[in-house]
Amino acid sequence: MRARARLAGTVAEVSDALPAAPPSPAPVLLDACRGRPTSTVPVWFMRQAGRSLPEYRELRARYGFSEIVRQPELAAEVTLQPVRRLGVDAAILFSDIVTPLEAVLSGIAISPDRGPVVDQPFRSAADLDRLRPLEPATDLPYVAETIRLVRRELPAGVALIGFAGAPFTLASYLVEGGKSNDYRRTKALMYGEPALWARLVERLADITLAALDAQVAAGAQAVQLFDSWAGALSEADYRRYAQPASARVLHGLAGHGVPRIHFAVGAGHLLEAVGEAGADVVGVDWRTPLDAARRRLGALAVQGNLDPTALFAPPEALDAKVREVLAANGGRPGHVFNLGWGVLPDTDPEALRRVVELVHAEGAGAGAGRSSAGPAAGPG
Ligand code: 1CP
Repeated sequence: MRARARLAGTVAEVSDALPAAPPSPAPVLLDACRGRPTSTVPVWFMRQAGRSLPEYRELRARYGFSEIVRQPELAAEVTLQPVRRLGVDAAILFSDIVTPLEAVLSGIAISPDRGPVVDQPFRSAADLDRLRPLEPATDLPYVAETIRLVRRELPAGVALIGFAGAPFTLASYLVEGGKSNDYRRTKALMYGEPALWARLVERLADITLAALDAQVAAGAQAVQLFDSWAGALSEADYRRYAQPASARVLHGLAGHGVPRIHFAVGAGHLLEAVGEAGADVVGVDWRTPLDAARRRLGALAVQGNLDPTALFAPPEALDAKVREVLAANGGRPGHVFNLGWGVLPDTDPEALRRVVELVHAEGAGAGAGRSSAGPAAGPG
């Protein structure tokens, strides 16, 4: 299998030896994350696994969510399902943002509809003691094993993305006890006890960093930090209460040389601040057009940003929305096509497949930045 032969050579090894012409092309997604010109625009979808695919539902009827995550053969299978069916340029590890927390803390459950639910929410300094450091080798051995299994099966051109939750978003689940509409308890803690808040998010940053370090060591080729609920903060509050802990994670990963994608929903007002936390790629939701995002983000690559509801529109209308996104980027290098948030549960997989085909076809036509003066190392 061609894929297997290429697994041994990491991108870093290859480009160290031959910076001008790597013999075995890196997955196109990694080049796009690095702002290099690519032969077409790479595309994957946040929450592409486990949401809309019938093959996932079939498996899920027989196994619980956490059961799948903890059995590497099953987790690897679910990770690979969207690659097979949709032809995307990346797989995303099948896991959840609270998986590392579940390993160090009892009383967390993941409900299919509500998401993570915490029995005893965090409210005081005493609760911090419940959050011990993560030791991935013993706490999350199944995650590393899943990654190794996936890398063995993944075609050479398809990248594996690892992920974790950002400290603010994780803290919001711990403090609220679940998902919240207004984050009132989280913000009350933040504003009322800033020193305790700082210790909480610092501890969460260390857990997240340890989890991501282990994912990269096992073979994840890029990582995404999901700060899903950071959009609830003003820019000043984000910079003060959330960004430092996310920066601790992102800067901590710098030595690995893997692209770091950083994403928050409803966070157009935070775009610069999210980028400044130390990302290589900023995920942009559908409310901010990519041309505006790129003006504000300077040299950073962008990921996004088709409105997930566009997948429910008739095919021609969907095509037009996809073309709008491509046109807003204007063929510049450093664009990873994605949705502006996760795939909605009832999305027709056929619509997702259609988007992949169209992005690949039109992205190649647009040149994906080939006319621009990017670094020469990209395979083109
Ligand atoms: O592509 C994938 O779906 C890969 C695996 C994955 C990822 C990347 C899951 C599996 N969860 C996540 C990330 C995640 N989980 C985020 C960040 C992304 C986002 O904002 O959507 C958040 C906030 C969560 C928390 C969570 N877990 C929720 C609430 C948010 C939401 O999605 O509505 C829920 C419902 C879960 C449970 C969950 N996680 C994953 C799945 C497949 C499920 C459903 C559980 C099931 O099948 O029973």
